[in-house]
Amino acid sequence: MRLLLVHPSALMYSEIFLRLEPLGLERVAGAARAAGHDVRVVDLQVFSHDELRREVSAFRPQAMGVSLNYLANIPEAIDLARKVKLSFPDCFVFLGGHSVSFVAEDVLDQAQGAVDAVVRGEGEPAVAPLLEAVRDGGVDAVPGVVTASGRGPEPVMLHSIDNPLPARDLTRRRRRYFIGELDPCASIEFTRGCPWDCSFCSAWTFYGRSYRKASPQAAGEEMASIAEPNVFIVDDVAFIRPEHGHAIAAELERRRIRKRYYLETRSDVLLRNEEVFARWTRLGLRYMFLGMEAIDAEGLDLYRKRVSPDENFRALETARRLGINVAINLIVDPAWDAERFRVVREFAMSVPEIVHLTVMTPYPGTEIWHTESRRLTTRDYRLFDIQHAVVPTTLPLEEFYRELVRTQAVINRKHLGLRTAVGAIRLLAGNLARGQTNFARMLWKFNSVYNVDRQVADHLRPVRYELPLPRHLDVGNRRQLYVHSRPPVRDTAD
Ligand code: B12
Ligand code: SF4
Repeated sequence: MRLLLVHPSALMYSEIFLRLEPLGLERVAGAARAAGHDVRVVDLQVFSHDELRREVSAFRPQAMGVSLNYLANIPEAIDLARKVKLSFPDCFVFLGGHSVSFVAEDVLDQAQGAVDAVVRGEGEPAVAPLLEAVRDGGVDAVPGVVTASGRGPEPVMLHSIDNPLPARDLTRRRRRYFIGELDPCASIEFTRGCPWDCSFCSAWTFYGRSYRKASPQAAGEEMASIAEPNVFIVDDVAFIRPEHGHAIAAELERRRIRKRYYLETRSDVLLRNEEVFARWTRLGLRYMFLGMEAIDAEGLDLYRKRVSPDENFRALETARRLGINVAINLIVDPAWDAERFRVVREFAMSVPEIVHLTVMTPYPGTEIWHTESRRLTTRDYRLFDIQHAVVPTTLPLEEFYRELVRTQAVINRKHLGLRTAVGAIRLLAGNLARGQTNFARMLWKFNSVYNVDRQVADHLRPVRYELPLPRHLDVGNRRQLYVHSRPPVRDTAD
């Protein structure tokens, strides 16, 4: 079957700091291709809608799957489905990915027949049976699939994440994927799932709090096949199990693979497993996201982060000692007043690290979606990108954005300040010499992306598709939040 897989456009944040390869979609493509299908991938982060239209006309797909990891992309995906159905009414259109798994029925309703099915949960085990059922009948009986007639059997989880390999050869314009100065940059997955249960996050609910590891051999082999000199490790929390991190490091050492790496982890994991991070710096680990979330104990308790401010600060010292550049994430509560923003600006200026701000947003699939008592001020999917306020702000909305943008601008100026700029010029020159312009563009784009007028105007756009209203739940039984409810058999990498 001719299958076209599409990744939606980049969101606001990605316009500046990063643009990464659609790894989940590439893995779904890998599974479909292994089952004998003719697969193409179009990533709208790096292709225009016009180019997609031309691809659809030339390829004439019999099925089209759209990746919906981000709620904010849902309107774009529904519109796309409608357009494709107009020209090719027989093309089977399905959606899959993290966010759409939590709102499958609502999105099917909103698409009014333009979307034939939503796949909840992991796409690799579902895609081949789904395409087979599209040809032979029985779509409703495919595990994980939701159609207008209801939910089929529960989604199936991969036993081992070693296979299928992502079909990286199907993503074109790969040189446009980058993160900061790691330009160009590929992505890789060493583990899947997260054993913690932070109240604002849906990573643990999607995978039913399970945690799987790639075998070190498979990880080494995959890394060897990556052409890019830089790699983003997509794991929610890298190196939770130090022996696993060491085993992959040993594989890379044996194969003499040296690249530069960016990863995401928690402060307590870094403190506990310092040695494995130190070993990875020798292999090329350069950057790390630390989700600090709050600078005080009260905020950390609120998000059930299970980390103390002291651990966060010690983790920063450890990272500095290891020579790893850290990007800290802090969650901005819409309840903040001007004084609170001032304190955060002061904090951001007092540390050498890069500080990112994201706005507290209740998402379907998170615990706070069901427990947050403040009502939503908007149900426009496009504003659920953690850069907009979707619950009431204490400050008038415009004032809130003024403070937010001001804080972001102060932080940005700090990063682009003279000292950084001198360092950046060297990197920039190197990248430009290799024809890589993503990082250079990023440096100049800040003001056009982050500005008060744009943020406020985003709230005034006509809304065609709205998020469902949260259902208040007693989340005593957390399993009701899960997409994958049965943990898989433990894999051999233990
Ligand atoms: C790596 C990552 C990123 C990367 C790369 C994103 C990319 N290009 O794909 C970066 C750093 C760029 C990123 C950025 C953001 N991210 Co992010 N990110 C993740 C993370 C940690 C892992 C995703 C991943 O690659 N997993 C590995 C691959 C193999 O799995 P996967 O993509 O989920 O794909 C599987 C399934 O979803 C499904 N599937 C996926 N696509 C399709 C398509 C079809 C047709 C089918 C059938 C199935 C299917 O099958 C795949 C294989 O099993 C997730 C958390 C998580 N654990 O999922 C958050 C997560 C997806 N991100 C999140 C957010 C909020 C963001 C940002 C909006 C944050 C921001 N404002 O700063 C940005 C926006 C990015 C953008 N699109 O512009 C939220 C999503 C919230 C939501 N409900 O919308 C998540 C869930 C994190 C969280 N804490 O809640 N992110
Ligand atoms: S925020 Fe991080 S540690 Fe907390 S549940 Fe999500 S992925 Fe896990």
